[in-house]
Amino acid sequence: MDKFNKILKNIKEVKIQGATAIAKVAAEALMIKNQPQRLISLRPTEPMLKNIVKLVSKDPKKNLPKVLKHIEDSRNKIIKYGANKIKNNSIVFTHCHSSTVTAILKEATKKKKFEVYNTETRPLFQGRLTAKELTQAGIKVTYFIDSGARIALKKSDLFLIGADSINTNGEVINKIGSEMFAMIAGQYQVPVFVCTDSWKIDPDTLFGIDTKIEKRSSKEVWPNAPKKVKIVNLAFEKVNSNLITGIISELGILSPDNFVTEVKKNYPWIFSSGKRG
Ligand code: RUB
Repeated sequence: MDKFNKILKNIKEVKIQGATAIAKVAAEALMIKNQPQRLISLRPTEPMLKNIVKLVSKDPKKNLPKVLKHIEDSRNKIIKYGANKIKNNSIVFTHCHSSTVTAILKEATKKKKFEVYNTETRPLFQGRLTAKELTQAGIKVTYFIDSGARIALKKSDLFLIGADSINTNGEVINKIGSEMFAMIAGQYQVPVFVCTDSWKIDPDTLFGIDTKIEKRSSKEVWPNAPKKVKIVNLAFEKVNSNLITGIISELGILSPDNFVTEVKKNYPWIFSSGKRG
């Protein structure tokens, strides 16, 4: 298998996971073969991949360095703003594996003492990546099965999640379970912050086209299930904007509505590539 096809396979099989990593690797892959459509179709709920691939494919040599610089500069700002939200001696809850969230936590641990409660994230167990990465960084982690999330949230002070996609009405799409946990967080007055690069906005949603929620193989859930059992394996779900306290991005910490306004103002090119018709 050539290098380009290996990258496609690794993205499709979630060996490379998380919206930012996928977008970055896809942008770099365009330097090997400029075939944007093949990359865009791999993970349908990933507009950062779509936005960046569209931009880089126009002129890979010129645009790739610009994109990589944006990702790095944004990340540096987000970790600073996010770390400020973490209080000493607090408990931070997180779900799945978001490189943005783990980067914030690793930054915060330089100055503050806190603990992390995280979910295992069935069926692909991305929570194990989070738990490993954070313990290696010296952070105390307590790992819960997904259905233990209410108990974990009840004791938490802050809920940080990543994002795969943001709609222009301020809804966020992230790993399945995210809205359920945000609702529980709301019940216990635990603030919910979405930590994300603003280039995850989906411009097509401005023109009435909903972001597709990726359905994955039932084999990930139950490999040898009885044939008559129907298995639903949705990889992501929408989080209603009224459950979100704020979105932490390179543009600052903003309400979902203000976030969308700022993204439109700062990056009009994203919307000019949206599907209008
Ligand atoms: C990962 C996931 C992450 C976001 C954000 O899902 O839902 O929260 O992608 O990640 P999957 P990041 O494992 O199915 O890709 O902050 O790294 O962009």
